[in-house]
Amino acid sequence: TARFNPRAADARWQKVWAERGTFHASDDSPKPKSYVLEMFPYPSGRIHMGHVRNYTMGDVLARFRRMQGMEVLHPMGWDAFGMPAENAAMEKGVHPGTWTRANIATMRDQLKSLGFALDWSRELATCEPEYYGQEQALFLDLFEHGLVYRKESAVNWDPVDQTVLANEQVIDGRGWRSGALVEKRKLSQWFLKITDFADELIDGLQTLEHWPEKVRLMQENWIGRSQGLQFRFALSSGGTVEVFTTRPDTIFGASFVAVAADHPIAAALAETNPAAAAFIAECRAGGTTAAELETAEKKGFDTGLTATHPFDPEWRLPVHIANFVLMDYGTGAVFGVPAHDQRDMDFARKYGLPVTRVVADGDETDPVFVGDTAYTGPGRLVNSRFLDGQEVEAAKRLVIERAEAGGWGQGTTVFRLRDWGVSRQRYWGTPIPIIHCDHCGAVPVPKDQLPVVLPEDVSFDIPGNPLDRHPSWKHVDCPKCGAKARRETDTLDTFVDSSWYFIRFASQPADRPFDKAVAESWLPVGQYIGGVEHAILHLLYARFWTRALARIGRLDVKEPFTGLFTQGMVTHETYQGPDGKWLSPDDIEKRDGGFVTRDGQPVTVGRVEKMSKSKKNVIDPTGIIDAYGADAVRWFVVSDSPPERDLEWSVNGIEGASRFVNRVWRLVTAMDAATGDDEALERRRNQTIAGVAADIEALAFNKAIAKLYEFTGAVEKAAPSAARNMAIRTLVLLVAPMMPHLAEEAWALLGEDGLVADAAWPAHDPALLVDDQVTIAVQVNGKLRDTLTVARGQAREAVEALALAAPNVARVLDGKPPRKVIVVPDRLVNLVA
Ligand code: ANZ
Ligand code: ZN
Repeated sequence: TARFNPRAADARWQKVWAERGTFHASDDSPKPKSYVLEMFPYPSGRIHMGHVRNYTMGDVLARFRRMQGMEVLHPMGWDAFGMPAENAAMEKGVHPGTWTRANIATMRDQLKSLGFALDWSRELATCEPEYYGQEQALFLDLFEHGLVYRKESAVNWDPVDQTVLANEQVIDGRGWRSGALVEKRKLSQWFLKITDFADELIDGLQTLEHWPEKVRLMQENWIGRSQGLQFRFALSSGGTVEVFTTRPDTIFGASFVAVAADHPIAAALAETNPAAAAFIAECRAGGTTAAELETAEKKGFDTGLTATHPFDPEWRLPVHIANFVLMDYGTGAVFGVPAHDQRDMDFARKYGLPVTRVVADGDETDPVFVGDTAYTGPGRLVNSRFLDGQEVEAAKRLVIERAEAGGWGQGTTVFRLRDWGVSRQRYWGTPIPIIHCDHCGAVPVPKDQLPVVLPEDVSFDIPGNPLDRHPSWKHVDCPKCGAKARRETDTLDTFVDSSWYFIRFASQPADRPFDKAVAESWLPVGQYIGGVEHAILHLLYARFWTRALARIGRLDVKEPFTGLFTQGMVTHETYQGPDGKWLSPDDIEKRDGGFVTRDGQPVTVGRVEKMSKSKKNVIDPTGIIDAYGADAVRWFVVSDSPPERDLEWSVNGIEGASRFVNRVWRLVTAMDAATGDDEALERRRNQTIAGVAADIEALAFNKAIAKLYEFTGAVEKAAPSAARNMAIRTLVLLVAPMMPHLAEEAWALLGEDGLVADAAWPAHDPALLVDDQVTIAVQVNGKLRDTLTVARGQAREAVEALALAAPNVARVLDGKPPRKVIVVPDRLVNLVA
């Protein structure tokens, strides 16, 4: 028979699946339900290899679950709002909608050419009013329940993208997308009350056993729950200053009090003291993030005020304004303990403040602290009056008790997590459904007037928000009093769009965001697969959104994703020409064992790195699919390395995959009627069924594939028999999740009814999983002399007889009977001569 023709097979079966609606998930199926989801793509232009690997992993699992008899929901859609579309509009003069929809069309075709088992009937794009209109409805629900509010706040302003960024979007002081240095600005912004859920979001992590430990840890640190004490110092001015500490045990090591530059005490001082005002201005010019304040040089300004130590009315501490104290964490004021906090140490050394040890570092109890490294470890309290001799944790409790008893402080919990600012001054996003009226304030758009649709006629010739300068769009009447009013021109952060799309996939009625019962029948997503770059932002926002909907009674689901898998990246060698410019793999060719450019210039081979446009080390999936077929590509991307690790793309790898597709095909086509058993092969077949199932279940695709290689080798070597034919049929079923086109083609050739996509995963006989033969070591006086291969569970006497008869043993014993025989069943015979 002919070679396998992937082009023809791919097209044939993709058409059949589409026509029959094979992968449409039925809401009211009696089968157990399974929801498999990969993070939906941003329609940037074309599919890249990272997408191919990500979606193949999900697809293998989805197809496997179908074969296990489950009703599988495996949907696909588009995270379609966002800046790149506006950049394209600015650079190429094409409307963001046109650009986005064209990209979606291209990428949809590319995904379809890979034969993914997706329910395309549920496809959605967040940029369409059918989707974002329902998002507006949800936003208003949260608004009605007090989970949305507006406040004036200092924001991270990206001067290049001309927009506000969430803290999460500022990396090392720069915009995550533009890379521009971020500035501070005061603006009125919409916020979602994620902080109301801080405790739940941390505690919920405990239930997510099927999430990577590192992701749970990252979320926990991001939410940052700290237990401590909040208390007031009396000030020399007659007022008080409230501080927050996680180390109340160190109270006798305090040597100063410090307030944030934006603290009211600082502001009051600035009114009369120009030097203080100048210092505050200097602090404001710096970055806004905690990380930046951590690394910046510690600077302070002595206010001249003093604070009275809570345990000693005679003890006065100077009060400084300090650049390392944040206004929006704790109370915006701290007491400094230089010996046990590095920031305080740096500050104290700079301004000559006392450094007193209060926690003994092993034997070190001397109050005079030498060195510039704060001690933050455990130990017993010293130089601390009534706390002396206590362990740190006990001392913390004692101080909190005293503060609460004395009425000057309170044990509290604070979080690093801030409310989620969702206003973006952009066009290509979900319009915030609010109308501003001079008389009524912020008025929600009545639900029957949703969706608030983006106007089509906008211009991108100047930076800023096109919605704001649109001639008519924002001018509307107040829904409450009818007076002239203005639409909100900010749009929602695109992370809002991706915070609930998995719910809309599960249920998408035309007249509401989702049907509660239907959504609940699919949710939570049993297996979510995506990049670890979303470990904090997207995954935290989606968890919050789900909990917020639960709280307002719209959905009875607490955690949206019970299983999470973060896959590795696809990498490739990098190449540079003689001028140092990056070269694409298409620009070079192999010559005499090395690489040269097409016109013969020498090429330097660089490191293996994540495929990226900037380094040009990208392989376009479409060319590869055309050349080798979808199955070879799918096989290769999950075969070579563990899925959580990076995969290096290589020509050898894809060619090896393509050869394997043909090996399976040859076995099927060369099969003819044969009879007879093959017990070893039958055992092997059962073991492979069980092993591959367990590996796919654990997402260890590379291990499953290794087993399939071995099994294929065994089938190739076996003599024709009925058992061998059975093994070939089984092989087709086992490779089906990875190479579905070949599997369908083979299934049809084998004369099976129906599609392999609808076939059941083969059953195995647990009795055949263990090998029935064991190898027994035979020792004489403790020395290995021979080995026996016998049936498992063989009787002692029989094993003993075989051991005595073994040639090497007989020679050593030299005809004398052994003095003693020890038999360890299935393992060992020791003869004492
Ligand atoms: C006294 C002390 C002594 C502190 C010591 C630490 C070590 P986490 O764990 O991150 O919550 N702090 C409190 N509010 C602050 C603010 N707005 N800006 C900057 N720093 C602030 O850190 C809590 C600790 O960070 C608090 O405990 C406080 O310093 C400081 F040996 O109080 B500590
Ligand atoms: Zn009004």
